[in-house]
This record gives sequence, structure tokens and C-alpha cells, in this order.
Amino acid sequence: MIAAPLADVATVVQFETALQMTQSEAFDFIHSDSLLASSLWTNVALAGVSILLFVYMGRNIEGTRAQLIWVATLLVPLVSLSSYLGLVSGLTVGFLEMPAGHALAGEGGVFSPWGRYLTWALSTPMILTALGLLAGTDRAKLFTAITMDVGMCVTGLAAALTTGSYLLRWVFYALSCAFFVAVLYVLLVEWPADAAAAGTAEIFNTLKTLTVVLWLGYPILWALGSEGFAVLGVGVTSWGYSGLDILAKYVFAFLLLRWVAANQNVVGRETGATEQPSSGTPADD
Ligand code: RET
Repeated sequence: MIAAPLADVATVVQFETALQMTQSEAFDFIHSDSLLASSLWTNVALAGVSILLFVYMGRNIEGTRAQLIWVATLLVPLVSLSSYLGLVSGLTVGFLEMPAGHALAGEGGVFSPWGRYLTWALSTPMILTALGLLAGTDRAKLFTAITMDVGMCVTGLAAALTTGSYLLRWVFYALSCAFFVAVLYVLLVEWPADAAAAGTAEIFNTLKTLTVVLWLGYPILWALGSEGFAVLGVGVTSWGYSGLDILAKYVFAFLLLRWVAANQNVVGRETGATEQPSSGTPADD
């Protein structure tokens, strides 16, 4: 057996400790970086405050459609609180050795907050459900938006976790973008017309613009961040997602709930997805 040079042994040890980090070591890693830790704790706090505020704001909301919007909206900070607690505790983060071709290949384990991508598969469908119900859309379009969105999140997770091939990381990224295009189509083309018919065009268009602009920031950040081209460091990338989350989740949800609470007469009308099919006609809305 040929003895490995000392430097190599040190590198391997560095790799192994990074890749086999325990949760408490991951916890210590996160808390040794004040930028990273603050990006996560800020969202834990804001999600908690949002939950209390949204419960209060929805206390008098009546009618199936308005209540569905309220519950979907409330689930956004509820999922977010769980997500950020998972990240900050070290439970849903990992340290991945990047494949050859990646800017950080050979530099030890790269911090991967994979729990983010996983929980987006729960939170973003809630955002779309609330928006779809606000627009008074039908079940086919709601189903399309949600399934495409889940496809986007799961393939985004695959892009982050693929370490066997640098090319395949970007193939998953491209697939995720393709799903995203379908979501954007529903948001930008289908639902505005539905919202106009339902009398919710003004608020819908405000929230649609907010959503589209902010959501476009996520793939850009992924590409620039430590898991993509690594132009940005771990702490800055994490603050990028946290900042986008603050606007795309809490601010979005607050604006939506405030409008719904004040316009229950408009939202009270059953449309599209919440409409009961009248007897004798097929339920094909
Ligand atoms: C990824 C990388 C792969 C390509 C694309 C992405 C899009 C992510 C988006 C996330 C939105 C998240 C929100 C979370 C709120 O809880 C997965 C970053 C297209 C659009 C709004």
C-alpha cells in the first residue's frame, strides 16, 4: 500500500468531517456565522408574528371561499416557521461535496440548506391556492398551477442535492425552470382573465406582480449562490432567500388577508374552484 502524503490525509479528514457532520456540529456551524444565523432566526421570529397577526385578522371571515383563502394564507407562515426551525436546528441542512466543474469542487463540504427546497413544495402551493381562489379560477387551472409548482420545487431540490455530475445539477435546474414557466403562464395569462370576471382584478394584479417579480429572484439567486456558480457566499445567499421570503410570504399574505377581510362581499360569491356543481350537469369546471 502506498502511504498517502500528509496533506492528502488532512484534506480527506476535512472532507469526511464535513460530510458526516452531526446535527449539533451543523448547529454550531450555522451559529458561528452571524450572517447565516441571523438570516434564519429573523424568519423564525417573523413567521411567529405573522401567524398571530393572521389568526387575528381572519377572526371574522365568513364564507367558504374567503375562509379557504384565509386558511391557505395562514399555512404560509406556519410552514415557514417549521421550515426555518428545521434549518436553524441543523436538522434539514447538509454539507455536500460538489462534483468536478463546480466552483467549490475539492474544497470540502458545501453548506446545503436542502430543507428550504423541500418545504417550498408545501408553502408555494398554499400561495397559489390563495391566489387562484382570489382570481375565482376553476379546478383544472388550480390543479395545473399547483402540480407544476410542486414539480418545480422537487426538481429544484434534486438540482441542489445532485453531486454525481455537475451537468446533471444544471439539467435538474433547467427542468425546474420549465415547470416554473408553466406556473408563470397560469399567473400571467389565465388567472388575470378569471380575476377580471370575478371582480377581483385590482388586488389580484397587485399580488400577481409582487409574486412574479419576487419568485423570479429565487432561480437567479440559486444560480449566483453557493450551490450554483458560487459568486455569492453562504451567508449572503441565505439572506437573499430570507429577504425574498419576507416579501413573498409575509408581506404578500398580509396584503391578501387585509383585502379579503375588508371585501368579504366580493369574495363571498362562489366561483370556479369553490362552486358546487348543480345537479344533472357534469362537474367539469
Ligand atoms: C429554484 C432552483 C431551480 C430553478 C427554479 C427555482 C425556483 C424557485 C422558486 C421558489 C419560490 C419560493 C417561495 C417560497 C415561499 O415559501 C428551486 C430556486 C425555477 C420560484 C415563494
